[in-house]
Amino acid sequence: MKELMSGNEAIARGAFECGVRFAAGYPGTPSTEIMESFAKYPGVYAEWSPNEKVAMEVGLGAALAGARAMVVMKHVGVNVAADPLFTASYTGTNGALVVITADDPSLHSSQNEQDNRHYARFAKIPMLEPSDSQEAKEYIKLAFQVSEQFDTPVFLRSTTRVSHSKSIVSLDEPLKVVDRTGIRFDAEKFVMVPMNARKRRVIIENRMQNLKEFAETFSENRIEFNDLEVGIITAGMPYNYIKDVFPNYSYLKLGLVYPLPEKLIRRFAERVNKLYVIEELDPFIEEQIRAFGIEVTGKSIFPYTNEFDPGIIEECISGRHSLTSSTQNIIIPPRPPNLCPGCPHRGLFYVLGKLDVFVTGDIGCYTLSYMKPLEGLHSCVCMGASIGMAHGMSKALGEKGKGKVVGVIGDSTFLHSGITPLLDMAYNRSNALIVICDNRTTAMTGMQEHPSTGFTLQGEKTAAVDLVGLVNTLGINSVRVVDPYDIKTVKDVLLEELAKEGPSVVISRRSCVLFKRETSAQKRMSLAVDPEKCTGCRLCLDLGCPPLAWKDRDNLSLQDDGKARLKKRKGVAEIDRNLCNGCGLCQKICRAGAIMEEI
Ligand SMILES: Cc1ncc(C[n+]2csc(CCOP(=O)(O)OP(=O)(O)O)c2C)c(N)n1
Repeated sequence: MKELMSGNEAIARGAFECGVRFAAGYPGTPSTEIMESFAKYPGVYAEWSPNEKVAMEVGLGAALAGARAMVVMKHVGVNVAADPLFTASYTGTNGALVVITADDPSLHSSQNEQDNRHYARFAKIPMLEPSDSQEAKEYIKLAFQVSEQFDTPVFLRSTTRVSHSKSIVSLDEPLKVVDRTGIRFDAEKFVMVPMNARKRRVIIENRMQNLKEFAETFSENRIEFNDLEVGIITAGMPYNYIKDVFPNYSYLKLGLVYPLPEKLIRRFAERVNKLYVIEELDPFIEEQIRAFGIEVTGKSIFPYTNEFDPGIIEECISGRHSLTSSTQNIIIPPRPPNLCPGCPHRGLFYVLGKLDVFVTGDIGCYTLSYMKPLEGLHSCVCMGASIGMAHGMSKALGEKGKGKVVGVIGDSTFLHSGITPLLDMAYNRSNALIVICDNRTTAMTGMQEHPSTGFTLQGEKTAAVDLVGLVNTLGINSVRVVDPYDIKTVKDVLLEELAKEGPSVVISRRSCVLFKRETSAQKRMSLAVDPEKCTGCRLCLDLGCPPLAWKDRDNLSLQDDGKARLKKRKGVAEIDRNLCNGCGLCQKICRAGAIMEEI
């Protein structure tokens, strides 16, 4: 059987085929669909954990109980999971533990472009990197084998292009699952106090030596001798790009990107005349090859940033501009992202943008409101940072900062990493105001469940944490809930809370307009502008709502033309009925009463 699969679907399939029945993760592009696909297989346990550190700990617990456990996250998620991960390298796995890091060269959907291959070296954990969907399916199986053979967590690194592009995959019969779980006590291995950890430290170094030997004969570290004039060492998606433009060169394609097979690389280098390393982002492989004392060309001609494509590689190697440089020459009009029509975040940020406050932002759909015309968010660093930053800023400003600092955070992000900094605010008597943008889902990554939605990843009903109660329990006494469609109340409540002494929280609550479970309840009539009543003041355009546009007087239809000219307006607002979902925000701010439901 063959199927067209994305890299993410193939990883899930490979895990299922090789008997994995346990997975934990936190959503994040480009990794999300791995968990969503895996969760659909029969007999598996798959959970969205509140964050990546928890997912890592859940996976480690399952592995220590003898299971084959998979932990899934995007590249920055590994920063969050790093604490347990580094020491999991010491404890080893008992069962098997594979950590999937989905990196994002070109920052298609991320706040940074970090190259997570460094984590493999840093945490002394082997890393495999597939270059297409078929390999993605096979490599996850190999990753579990390596984990079991060497008693170590193993990384599988994917990149956006591998995760999201589709190619043909041959399916295999899933292995018959043998339950190897059971409780095993082994304090010297599992209790990482200094005395035990010191011994494990030595074991890790021995393990790395053994893994280096393993790398020399590992079947996926593959040499393809051809034209010996040029030899290319590469891994992952760039392999496909180079093969496209230079099919006749010789290749050493690395399936295991850490640790490197020194002897194999040496053998390859000796046979070819000119040696290149072609890798996206950092010179991770190149620097190690140089440290082996081998002459190689890499980042002196290839870019450090962004994804490659066949055109870039051809240009760099030939040193001339390439006519085949595919994506480089296509000019695409810029289409900046925007909040959806009817997005509940819009009302809140419309108000915040007009207040004289600094808004420390966070990561989620609402981050888009930093742009014109809303301009209601003034910083964004990483998930959860908004609350700590608001607190720090407010403390540093002292009296000057009173009523001037607001932190905003989404519901999923609050539960991911906002609880501890809010506890800090209560504990250290902050003066900042925090707004939790509660749209009842993890919208930005595609509507995943989280601990306050009342549903699990596998669709079961479960406990839903009450955000008001949680915030109160952390020690915040002033908690208000507002509807962001009610702009006037939002403004009044924000001003009241900003005027108060001590920390406050406002929960801006309304479901995401795209949220499947609740969209039917939200169906509304689209709105229209009465050109006769519209004064052309443009106030409604300040919302930046996609259906709202400006129609110049010269472009008015004959019917509207006379009326517009009579009133000497430069034009009027109009609403695209195909986009409008009738949220009514524009109606609320229109002073002329010119916006009404379409008849
Ligand atoms: C450490 C980390 N993990 C995951 C992500 C991907 N990510 C960005 S924002 C976000 C959550 C957004 O949900 P929410 O806070 O509820 O805001 P919404 O998009 O619903 O407005 C996720 C999962 C990330 N950027 N960083």
